Amino acid sequence: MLQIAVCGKPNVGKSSFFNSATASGVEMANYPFTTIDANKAVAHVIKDCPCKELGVTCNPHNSICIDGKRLLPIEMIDVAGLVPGAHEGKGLGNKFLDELMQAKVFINVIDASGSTDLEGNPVDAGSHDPLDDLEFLENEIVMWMYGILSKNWVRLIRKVGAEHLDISKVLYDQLSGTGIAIEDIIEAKRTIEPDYNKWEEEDLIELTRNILHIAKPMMIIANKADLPTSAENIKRIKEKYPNVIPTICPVMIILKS
Ligand SMILES: Nc1nc2c(ncn2[C@@H]2O[C@H](COP(=O)(O)OP(=O)(O)OP(=O)(O)O)[C@@H](O)[C@H]2O)c(=O)[nH]1
Ligand SMILES: [Mg+2]
Repeated sequence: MLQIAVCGKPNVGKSSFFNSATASGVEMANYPFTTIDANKAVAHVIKDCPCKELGVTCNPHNSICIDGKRLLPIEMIDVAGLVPGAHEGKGLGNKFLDELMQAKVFINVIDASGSTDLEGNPVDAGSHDPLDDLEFLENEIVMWMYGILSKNWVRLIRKVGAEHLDISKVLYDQLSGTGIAIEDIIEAKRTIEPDYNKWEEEDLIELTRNILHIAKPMMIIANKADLPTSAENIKRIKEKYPNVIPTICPVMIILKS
């Protein structure tokens, strides 16, 4: 099943979004690192089903069709919050980045109200700029992937030269386990220096960033849109990221008898 990961810094409402999208009841609270182990559940993407246009009755095996609307199942993963320096082990570190990379698409949740700092601690609403959260998250994932890609680099490049190996295949093998296709690596290489012998650290980081952009599309969710400080922030975020989607996650009330 296609996987979508809900990611972002701590305390932005990732689990709240996950609960709303999957009708689950995982823990949510106003402090960082409420979620430690990843939560997984099924959500549905609703699309028009071709059965109406074709005038046939459908009997889908892997999804549900209700009155011409097809409910396509996807697996949603809610992971722990990422903080600056996570690729070097800060916060809960990078152990769950492996898990995050299994997803084909990322939903990056940010706190539009600016009421949490970069580590997810509650601060006065409006005192933190949510735009900062967008840039750091991508950098953390890029630097973590770069660490994997550049492992034993000098020895590897010598081997590529000596054994006339295909550099794209070697990069693909280095990144095995991240769910990245070789085609994405070939495409990502197009805009950087063509001679791998001349690659410096910056070239490899740029290559990693290109791979991430191509292989793992990221959707931005501006959560806590109900708070008074959010409207102004969302306007600014939209100027830079026009596809941002404002959200309000209803708090689930569980009635106990
Ligand atoms: N006002 C408002 N509060 C929200 C919204 N979504 C979540 N919250 C609150 O934000 C706090 C954090 O929510 P969580 O869902 O636990 O956040 P998280 O990102 O999963 O946090 P970690 O697991 O600690 O990384 C909780 O107090 C939620 O009730 C929203 O849309 N509006
Ligand atoms: Mg959580």
